[in-house]
Amino acid sequence: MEFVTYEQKDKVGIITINREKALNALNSQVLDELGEAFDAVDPDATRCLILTGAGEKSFVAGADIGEMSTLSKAEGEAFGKKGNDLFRKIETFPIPVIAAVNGFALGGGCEISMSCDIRICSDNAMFGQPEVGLGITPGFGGTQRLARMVSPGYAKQMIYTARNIKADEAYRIGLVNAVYSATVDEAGNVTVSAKDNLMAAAEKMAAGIAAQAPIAVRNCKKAINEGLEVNMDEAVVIEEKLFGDCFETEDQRAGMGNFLKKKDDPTKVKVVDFQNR
Ligand code: DAK
Repeated sequence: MEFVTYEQKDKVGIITINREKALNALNSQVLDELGEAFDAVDPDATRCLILTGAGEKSFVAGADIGEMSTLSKAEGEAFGKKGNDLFRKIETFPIPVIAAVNGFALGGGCEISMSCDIRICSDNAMFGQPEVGLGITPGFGGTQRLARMVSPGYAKQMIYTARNIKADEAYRIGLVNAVYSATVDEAGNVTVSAKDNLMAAAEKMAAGIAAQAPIAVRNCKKAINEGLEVNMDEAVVIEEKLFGDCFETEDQRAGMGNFLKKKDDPTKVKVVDFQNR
């Protein structure tokens, strides 16, 4: 693939959008390659994914404006469908996806981060939906996901004004869970870049997720996503089914058995090697 790389670190997969010259903007080829990268993930061997952008400056600076500028209505619709299909694939992917946002996350960049389960960012991150300034509406789910994720009033403010917000504001409104800065020594020299600290934190979080019982984690993702779409009466039924689904699995027996063993003898092994069965 030309614009997407995949790296496997134990049970964690890292997908990097690698089109740095165009600030990792999403053209049709990037969207196709991302789809292929997700399709190629082995969800049994891999228990958490990280999605990031190459370089320090930009996660994704949006959909490719050059490519979009010449689209006919039919082509625009096809381009939108390609993006929406990919973003739904990420959102409903069986294992969790963490967006590690380094720099610009604008338009389609903000939208692809919102299709991930969790967002963390470096302190140079900038989020925004600048589409109305380009004469279009957000087209990869921005009007829908942002309004569900932060307050509808804040989403409307960001979308109607096309104003970008910095990392601290994104943190304050709940769009990101954490912000990472560079490590600086006493003389003021940067010893670890913000991007490296961000990636280390993303990998640590992903490894923490990967160490949990995988069937339970998958069912939690499904329960949260599907439950948010329906009323509470239906939501608790979804939860009940997915809860019940964990029983009689080897992982449930191993997890509960480990707890009971630990109670009897605190020196017993505390880390369970969950087998995804
Ligand atoms: N598309 C294409 N190229 C881009 C790009 C983008 N979104 N963003 C940056 N680039 C390219 C620049 O053209 C430049 O290329 P060269 O000139 O060097 O060849 C290179 O990246 C470096 O950019 P700059 O020179 O501009 O770098 P600066 O640091 O000065 O500025 C910036 C960084 C991020 C502030 C600036 O590049 C910028 O404003 N970029 C555009 C950001 C933006 O407006 N993004 C939102 C795009 S709209 C829909 C589906 C999807 C969408 C809409 C509808 N339907 C289904 C209806 C999605 C829309 C969008 O995402």
